[in-house]
Amino acid sequence: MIELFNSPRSTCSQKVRLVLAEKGLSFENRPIDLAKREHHTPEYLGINPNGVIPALRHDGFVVTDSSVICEYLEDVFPAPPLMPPDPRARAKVREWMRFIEEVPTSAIRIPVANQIFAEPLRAMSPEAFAEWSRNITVRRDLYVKMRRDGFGNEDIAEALERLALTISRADAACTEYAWLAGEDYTLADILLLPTIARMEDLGYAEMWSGKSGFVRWYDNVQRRPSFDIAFFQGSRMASNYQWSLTV
Ligand SMILES: N[C@@H](CCC(=O)N[C@@H](CS)C(=O)NCC(=O)O)C(=O)O
Repeated sequence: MIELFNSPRSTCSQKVRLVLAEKGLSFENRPIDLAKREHHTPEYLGINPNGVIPALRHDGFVVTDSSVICEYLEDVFPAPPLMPPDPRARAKVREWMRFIEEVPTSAIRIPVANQIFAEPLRAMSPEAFAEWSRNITVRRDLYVKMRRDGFGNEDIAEALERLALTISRADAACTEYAWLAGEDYTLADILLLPTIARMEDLGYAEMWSGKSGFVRWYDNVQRRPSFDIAFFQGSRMASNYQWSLTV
């Protein structure tokens, strides 16, 4: 049995849902409501001590971190493949995977945090914030900074620069090849997609206007049946999305 601890709008959860959909795997949905701090409960921290989603439990075996989960699913359920057979082609997919983690995945957190989380965090009393952040084991600095003074224009500009770099690299790759890492649709395409959908939801789609390789790629990934399964209704985040915390 596959259980997925996840939430509809979490981009990291969307990555795993895309892999499950591509492989036609059904799973038990274990919803974790971040606003209700369900990721900080002792029960969930017992599953993922990092206090973040997603986490996967497969016949009792727990795997955490979205990229690791995606690779685990590929290893255990190799058909249909989301990694090419040739070691060199696999290395190219993994280069993209590392880049995606380091550059766009970390960059998108900045505008998302500012637009959505900063205000409710600032509205909390210092005591409530201390209590709320007690079980944050990774990224505590992000929350502390957000509460103190949010992210300034410089931080936002720097994040947008990293996102723009991602788009131009992806555009160049997709102009040369059918997909991001070569001629096959792979984990690289899957791991980038939720960040791009989030950028679109936040109003940054201008960034790829006129970039025909990238536009074709975005169109093609959305045409795959896995897209509507992973991004079901209610899983996208409008730019005016209101987040409220349960303290
Ligand atoms: N490297 C982790 C990061 C997971 C992560 O940051 N998840 C977000 C949702 S997309 C989360 O749980 N955030 C809760 C929080 O920061 O308090 C992964 O890829 O699974």
